[in-house]
Amino acid sequence: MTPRALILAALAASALVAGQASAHAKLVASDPAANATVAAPKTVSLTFNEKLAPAFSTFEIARADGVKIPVRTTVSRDRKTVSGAPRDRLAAGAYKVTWRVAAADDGHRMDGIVTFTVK
Ligand SMILES: [Cu+2]
Repeated sequence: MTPRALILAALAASALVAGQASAHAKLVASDPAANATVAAPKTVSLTFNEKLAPAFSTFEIARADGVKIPVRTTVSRDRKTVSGAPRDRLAAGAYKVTWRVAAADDGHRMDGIVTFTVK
């Protein structure tokens, strides 16, 4: 191989490895479920398809009017679930859970929103 061919081969190989390693943490389940109408939940939890970096993985809960509900989140021992108990009982109404997580494997950060309604 010429030096140029070697470089191209090395680039192709590293791209392949990067492709296999790149896995973004995807939300696979939540409790309450997205768009569900439920009795006031004691805890809210979000489960992802891969391990998270706990220091960068959390969520906030806000009412429809934007007022935040205090919640302290923790990451499960298997590092795939973030959960937290709202400090106060959630009153009837719509809520928005805004999550931000980082994948443990590659550090990629993802975010999203889950909404639910308390009846
Ligand atoms: Cu990734």
